[in-house]
Amino acid sequence: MIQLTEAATLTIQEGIGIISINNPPVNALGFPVRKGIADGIDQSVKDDQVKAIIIICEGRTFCAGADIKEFGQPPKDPGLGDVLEVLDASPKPTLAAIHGTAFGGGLETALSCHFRVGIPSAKFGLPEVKLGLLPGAGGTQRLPRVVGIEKALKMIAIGNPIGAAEALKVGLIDELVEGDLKEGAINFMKKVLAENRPLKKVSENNEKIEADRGNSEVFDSFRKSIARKARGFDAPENCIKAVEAAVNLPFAEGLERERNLFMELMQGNQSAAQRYAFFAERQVAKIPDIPKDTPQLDIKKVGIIGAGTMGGGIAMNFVNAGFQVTLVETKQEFLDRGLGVIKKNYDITASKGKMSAEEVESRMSLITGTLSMEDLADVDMVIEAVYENMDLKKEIFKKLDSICKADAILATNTSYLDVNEIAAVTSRPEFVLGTHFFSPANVMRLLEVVRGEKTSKSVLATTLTIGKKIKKVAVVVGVCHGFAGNRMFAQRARESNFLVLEGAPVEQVDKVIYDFGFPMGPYVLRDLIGMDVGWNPKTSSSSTIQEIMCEAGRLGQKSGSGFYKYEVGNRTPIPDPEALQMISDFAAKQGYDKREISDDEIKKRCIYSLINEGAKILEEGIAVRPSDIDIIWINGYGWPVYLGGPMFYADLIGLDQVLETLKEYEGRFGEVWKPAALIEKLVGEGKGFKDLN
Ligand code: T1G
Repeated sequence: MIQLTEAATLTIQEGIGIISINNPPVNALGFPVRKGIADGIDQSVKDDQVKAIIIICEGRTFCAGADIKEFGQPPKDPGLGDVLEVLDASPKPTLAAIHGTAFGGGLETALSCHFRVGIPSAKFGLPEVKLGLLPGAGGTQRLPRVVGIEKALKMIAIGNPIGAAEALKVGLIDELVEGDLKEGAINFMKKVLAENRPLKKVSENNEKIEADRGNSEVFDSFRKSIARKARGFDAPENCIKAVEAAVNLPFAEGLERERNLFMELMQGNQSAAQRYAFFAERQVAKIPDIPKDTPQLDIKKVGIIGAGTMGGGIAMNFVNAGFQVTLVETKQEFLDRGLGVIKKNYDITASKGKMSAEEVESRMSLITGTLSMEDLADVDMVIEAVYENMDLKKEIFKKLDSICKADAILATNTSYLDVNEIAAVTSRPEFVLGTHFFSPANVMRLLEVVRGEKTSKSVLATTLTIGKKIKKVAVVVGVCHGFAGNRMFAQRARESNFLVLEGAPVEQVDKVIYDFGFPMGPYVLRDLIGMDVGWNPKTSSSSTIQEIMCEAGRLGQKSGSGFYKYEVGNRTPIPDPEALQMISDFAAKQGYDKREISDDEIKKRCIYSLINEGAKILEEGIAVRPSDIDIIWINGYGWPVYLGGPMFYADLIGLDQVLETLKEYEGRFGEVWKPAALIEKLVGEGKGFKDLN
């Protein structure tokens, strides 16, 4: 065995040169890997004993891409493009033997081989677009030549991976290897040699693209198909252009075009933001005082109290991850309705071909409905998801304390209330914490894990692990009204409310927030959620915009009018002069003088209010680091990932600029705009939020 570099070896076995990569955790194509592959190819080509070459990886996966940690640093030769040029030019047959996730540069390496084989669980993808980039080592030029234009456009401009069976079907791999991958790869290459198979050099194969040379239709219709999801992002369009170059230009020129389009993205702010978010999402699991080896509890059976919208969605998360769920309701009709909604959701998934009927049945069979909390005696974790009433929650937690196992975790899904107060009614506060899911709970990735004063490290660590198992981004937050996300959301709501009272039409505020990159503005959102959420008809006294709207029966989409009006069966918001008049009259009664408000002021008041509150949340230790707050806003509130999150964005603008505006607003609008001490401190030290991550 030859040690090529610290991350790569070359062994000759039965006349086959096997380059083996070992660069934990994901065999990223850092310098030692790149150099190892280049040297391995070079030595194998020169060695007459070697008749064929295999590239394989140790550990959990084939190369999962370039080493993102290297980005932004001075490049170290050989670059991946150079390595793949050497690979592409090999006169001897080359094969990539794939397990795990051949992503990004990893798949580009495999595409530069003549052949590819994979095990059934392997995945294949070019997710660079999710980092605000595009495959920069020939992926946009080679993939269309192997799988065709339409499949390549989806894989490159949307960035989702495909499985091994599909990869075989579309010709991305030549064979599925059951059993030992290395053995299967060697046997495959022995067949190639014995049959003297022609070498399939991807860069010279134009079969699947030449028919569409000069055809812009396929690209324009794809652009339209992703327009909504790609809104505001730079990378998808550059991905499409790079694939167009593959179709319309000779390979070498296409590579050049790919390189230019890649550098455009690499030098932009969006990619920096999306790469920041990639690492920030992985940072959230690292809690300073919770060592990685903190003992954890074994969670197999989960109890959920409440089969309403939240309880049902939460149940689906656990069932999807294979947990047994006991779902508790107070009345049979509520339980039946809750189970019916879950079943309907799965049936819809099945009707889209994303799940078999058997799979639906097996998931439903994991749920046991009951009207008795006594049936929670054997569960390992309970999540209470009843409505936001502290007395009711306390009553439930008292009962759970007497029913459940002594070491069962008792979690509340409250979105605002004091978790410590709930824990205090039990004899086991160290087993109590909050698990704040976001609606719809089976869709939204964010999970705020609310750490109580007495929550034990083991319970917290266990809950973070469970969060990952149910495919959530679990972020630890402390106890305060609204924790982190909703506490910040309330500040934006405050400002958007004042803005319309001061004269800004709701559609202007909504357009500014939509154009900033959010999926929708605050007023369209309110109409969607329902104006009457949190409204009490018994005490309503026309003292807020919400009250006058609800008193007038304007409940939003569900009643056909709210801040906007809606045609029957259509959810498109239509500006409604009646609503504007109601707000204007109400504002006049409240003594507001109507004025023109600029889009810039609307944007700053809605966004800087978030930044200022985020800083206070950090000062109070409610969030561990600024990037956790960014992950909360990206995954829970639709903050555009290409702007990195409110704290990243503040650094992008310049924290000194933000501070200046906060001070101006404090003078104009009062104490509520007093700059957080942390912002004053960081600006004084010439630092940014990034220095706290
Ligand atoms: N570079 C550096 N570190 C990486 C990495 C990468 N590409 N991928 C993962 N890590 C780290 C990650 O930060 C974490 O570190 C650990 O590995 C485990 O990751 C030229 C330009 C492979 C599916 O976008 O999708 O190739 O926190 O927690 O859930 O065209 O990681 O333990 O210190 O995510 O099992 C393209 C990104 C790069 C793939 C594994 N490739 N990675 O998921 O583990 S750009 C990607 C993933 C590129 C070329 C272009 C996932 C995974 P730590 P993890 P996982």
